[in-house]
Amino acid sequence: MKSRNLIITSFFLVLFSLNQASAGEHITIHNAWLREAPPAIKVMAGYLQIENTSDKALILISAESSEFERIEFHLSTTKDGIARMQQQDEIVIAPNTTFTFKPGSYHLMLFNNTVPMREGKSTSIKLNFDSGDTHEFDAIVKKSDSNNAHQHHNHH
Ligand SMILES: [Cu+2]
Repeated sequence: MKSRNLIITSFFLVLFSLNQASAGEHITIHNAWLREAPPAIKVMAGYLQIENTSDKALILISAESSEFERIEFHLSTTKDGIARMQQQDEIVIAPNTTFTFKPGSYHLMLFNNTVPMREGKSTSIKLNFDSGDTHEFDAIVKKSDSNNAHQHHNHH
């Protein structure tokens, strides 16, 4: 009985790791960075592009980092000249498209860093998808987006 349980457990572990591996192949992260905040401010904005190279939509449901208390998805909008941020429950990345988090639009909002986040520091962020798949990447802290030239390709 004991060995049978072990076999079953191993089977699911193998399934789980295959699943993890295949998900990772379908996601490529580009230009991930966090905007450095003034020392007294415990909230940072994060930007990146998520490329979905699969023929299925990816539904991003949460993000986490061991160096932040929590991470939310926000959308900045301007209505009647007033800038607002709305929290988004999920981010849908259509098949074979790249979803862009960028200043003035969708962004990550990272709350209460547990270590200093000055320019040049990098932090690991984990994305959780509704399929159960995860994807981890590193984002670097910068004062501004030095890769600005690429943004011109992303207007709607
Ligand atoms: Cu925000």
